[in-house]
Amino acid sequence: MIKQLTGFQSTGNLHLGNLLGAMRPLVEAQATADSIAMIADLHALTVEHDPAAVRANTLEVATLLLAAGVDPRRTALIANSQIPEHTELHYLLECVTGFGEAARMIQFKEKSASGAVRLSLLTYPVLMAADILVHGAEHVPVGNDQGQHLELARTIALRFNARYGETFTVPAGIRPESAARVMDLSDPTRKMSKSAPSPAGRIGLLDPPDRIRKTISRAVTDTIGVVRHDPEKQPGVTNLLEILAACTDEKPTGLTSYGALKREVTDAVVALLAPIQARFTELADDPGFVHQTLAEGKARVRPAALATVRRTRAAIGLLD
Ligand code: AQP
Repeated sequence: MIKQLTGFQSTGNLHLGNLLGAMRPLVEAQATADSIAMIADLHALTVEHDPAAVRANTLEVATLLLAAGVDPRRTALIANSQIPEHTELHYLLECVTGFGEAARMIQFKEKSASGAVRLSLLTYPVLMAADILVHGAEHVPVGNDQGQHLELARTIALRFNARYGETFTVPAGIRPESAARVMDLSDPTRKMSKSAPSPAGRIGLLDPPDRIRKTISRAVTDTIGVVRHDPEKQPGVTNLLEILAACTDEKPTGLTSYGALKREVTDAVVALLAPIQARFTELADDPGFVHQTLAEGKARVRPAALATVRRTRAAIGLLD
């Protein structure tokens, strides 16, 4: 079985894009891949944060993944902070990474443009490499904006193997076939994002139906007035059509007005999210189960992670 690792940042505000672009493909892949779902809670520390919010967000993301269908019997659900081999390997990989390589990362450049920058923001792509390499992941589903970081992980693995001997599996970035790219509803030229300053373009996975209705009714369209799939001329309408197709698994037909399209999209999104929200509420009542699932995920992946670190230490010249 192919070993696959899918990562989720632990910032709150998980949205419809995360569900259709990453969570659903992960749930579908459970039957055929040896899957790890990793919450990257260490990444939340690279910027100013409230400790209580970091803890709450990690639990929320874990709970949402389970509510969306991640099956702990098939997929190891883990948080990177709970497995010390991630941070140990991070340091060892920093020792084979150039300062310039890290400083060139587009996300670092964007996020460091304003304010005080923490060193961890610079080195976080190396931690991401450790997150992947420590488990020997062969496939890593990534969106476009993580492509450069995945490339760095591959570069580091290849360099290490060439210099110190075969140590790491070199991961491949994949785009799951079923993944949809969901655009921002208020600016359909940008992807729907957790960190967009305004929530107007985002449908949160825990948004109540009324809020979803309001957000979709205000979605930007155009003045053309014809419901047509045309990403260039009608990006807003196209985004709504794609959301509808992804939610219903059918090609939308027979829609003659933007009002009708928005009503259909609303119904489809509400129907898709209702069972996830219901399951979330049940699970949120039992945080012990979520903690237990994370502990089991850790126990399952740890022997392989320990073996990777042991191999790496020996290859790079450290004593036992
Ligand atoms: N709009 C999207 N459409 C489809 N897939 C998406 N993903 C994110 N946005 C969309 C996918 O969700 C997974 C988890 O993403 P992440 O937690 O690593 O965050 P991200 O990729 O940086 O995107 P976000 O969630 O919008 O956060 P910000 O605002 O920080 O950029 C990934 O597989 C991602 O491709």
